[in-house]
Amino acid sequence: MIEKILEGDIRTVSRALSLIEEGGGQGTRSLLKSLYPYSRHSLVVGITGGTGTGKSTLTECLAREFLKTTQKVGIIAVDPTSPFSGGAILGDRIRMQSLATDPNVFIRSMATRGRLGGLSAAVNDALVVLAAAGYEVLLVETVGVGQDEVDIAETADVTVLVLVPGMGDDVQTIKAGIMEIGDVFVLNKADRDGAEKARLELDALCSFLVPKQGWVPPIVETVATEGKGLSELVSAILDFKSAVMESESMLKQRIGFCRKRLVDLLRDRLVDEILSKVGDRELDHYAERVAVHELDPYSAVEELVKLGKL
Ligand SMILES: Nc1nc2c(ncn2[C@@H]2O[C@H](COP(=O)(O)OP(=O)(O)OP(=O)(O)O)[C@@H](O)[C@H]2O)c(=O)[nH]1
Ligand SMILES: [Mg+2]
Repeated sequence: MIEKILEGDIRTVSRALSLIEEGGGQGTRSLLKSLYPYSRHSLVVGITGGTGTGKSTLTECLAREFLKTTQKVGIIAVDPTSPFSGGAILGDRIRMQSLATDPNVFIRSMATRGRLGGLSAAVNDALVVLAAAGYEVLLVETVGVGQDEVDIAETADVTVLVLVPGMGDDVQTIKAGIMEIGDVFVLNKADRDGAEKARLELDALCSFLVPKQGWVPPIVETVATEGKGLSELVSAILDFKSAVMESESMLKQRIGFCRKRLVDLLRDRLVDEILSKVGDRELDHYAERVAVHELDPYSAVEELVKLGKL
């Protein structure tokens, strides 16, 4: 599998992503270990924002725009709400038909399927596989609502936050502190009424943001359905890359992120190990005892840890 992935074999890449989604275990882990050194050079762009803001349409155009200067572009659409993957539900949501037959584009939707470590861990691993397979630009579409999106924004080198005119939703997005994750703002559906007003509001909001390493997020107006504003968007992304990504403070941020990731993986690994040794029945037994106040949860955990180490 390693060789095939490094050669860019699409079917093997696809199989690896399925293994990752299912949690994979030891086999998947060793595959990822081997691929990691080859996965350094891709640019990961996160595209997030409220539902229906045009993220998929924009992602499609963005892929096309990047293909003018890069060989291969990978796209991952993340659906934190759906337990299905690659099925009809996601198929409907990702309207990227014009790319479906392009051999230089790999499109995949991902869901968790209850995997330990959650969606962001699976996306992280998927990005390693795609980067090793030679996809130089990786676009990750997420719906900006919860922790998963914030985690994925941390994974991305550049995060594009998509907003649209006249959506009450934007106010909520802004309230939730989501604005902070945007490195580049897109005001999509700029063809709509109220675009000018939204632009002014956004300008005002941006003036309150604390610049990240001297970077003030630019606002790019787009009409994704007409492919307008896309070259400006690519320029903004590349500007961020050269101004901020390659700076020393970005490395520090990256180290901080990797540290967090290691702690997450460690936690998953230990929980996994302990639970596999303890077994379901024993766990139920402890839960019962805690439920009837025969045992407190802290002592129960201490005993479970002991059992898990046996
Ligand atoms: N007028 C206008 N409509 C747009 C524009 N961009 C996207 N749309 C439309 O907005 C609708 C939603 O677009 P999607 O690309 O599916 O939006 P999304 O953010 O990916 O949606 P979810 O993944 O379901 O959250 C579609 O009907 C698009 O055709 C635009 O720039 N102008
Ligand atoms: Mg979408």
